[in-house]
Amino acid sequence: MKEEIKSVDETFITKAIIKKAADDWIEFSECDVIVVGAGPAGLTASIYLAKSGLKTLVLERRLSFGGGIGGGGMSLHKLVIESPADDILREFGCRLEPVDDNVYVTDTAAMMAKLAAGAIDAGAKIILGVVVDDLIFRSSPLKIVGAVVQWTSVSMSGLHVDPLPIKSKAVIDCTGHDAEVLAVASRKIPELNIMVPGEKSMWVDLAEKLIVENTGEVCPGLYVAGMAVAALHQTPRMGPIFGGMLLSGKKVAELVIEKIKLRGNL
Ligand code: 48H
Repeated sequence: MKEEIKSVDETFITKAIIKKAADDWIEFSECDVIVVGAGPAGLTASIYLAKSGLKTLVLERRLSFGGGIGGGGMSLHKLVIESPADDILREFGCRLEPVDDNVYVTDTAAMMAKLAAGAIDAGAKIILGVVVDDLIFRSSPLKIVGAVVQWTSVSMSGLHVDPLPIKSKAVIDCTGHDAEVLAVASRKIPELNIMVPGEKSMWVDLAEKLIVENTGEVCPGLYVAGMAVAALHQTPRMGPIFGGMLLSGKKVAELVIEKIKLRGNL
């Protein structure tokens, strides 16, 4: 005999959702790291940040994670990964198919799912459907101390609704091609002298090398990883090869961990 489906009152559902969501927002209104964007760089960074014990909040505009992973190469459901980034995907159980020496192909859906599960299992909190549209800053010394968040639906509606601030020891721009957080910093905190000229045309090997090399701190409290690095440093794009994104995410996590954990605060 089958078990009867449990009866749940309508308002019980409402109360449970509001209460538990509010608990999360209160808990994460002060955190160690805010990762903006749940693409390959943001998810990889949040895996290692959360694994190290840092209170990590990932804020993603869409109602899904993965960023540009899902689009594969021209909407074909495969991506190319070159070594040594294959080790990162293996660590989180993502299947890889070798296609050349140290070059692999993976399914986009598998890569999205495994990276996101890795971040969640490590303890990162991923909140979907929210957009970071500003930063919190302090002067003397000049530093970033948090981010300002709005619902994606509100930002798309064109209504004027004031956003909410969240404080953190570090904010990482993992917003991809448009480097949205850095663009805000450039426009609204001119004393930071940040320029976001945008990426260059394609040159795969150079692009991958420079993305990883230029990943890091932009100013105290503000970091950049992934494709946003190319927008900031005007370096080439690489197309659908994702090793650089993963290595950049891992590198920024290591830098932030070192800064926050080993040297105290920022
Ligand atoms: C909240 C935001 C905001 C915001 C954007 O585009 P992504 O996948 O970025 P990366 O850097 O992790 O990976 C880039 C890669 O996907 C790619 O495009 C490559 C390798 N291209 C090469 C080429 O030649 O074209 O993910 C960024 C995520 C997305 O999910 C956005 O929705 C999200 O960030 N996002 N979330 N607040 N202001 N802006």
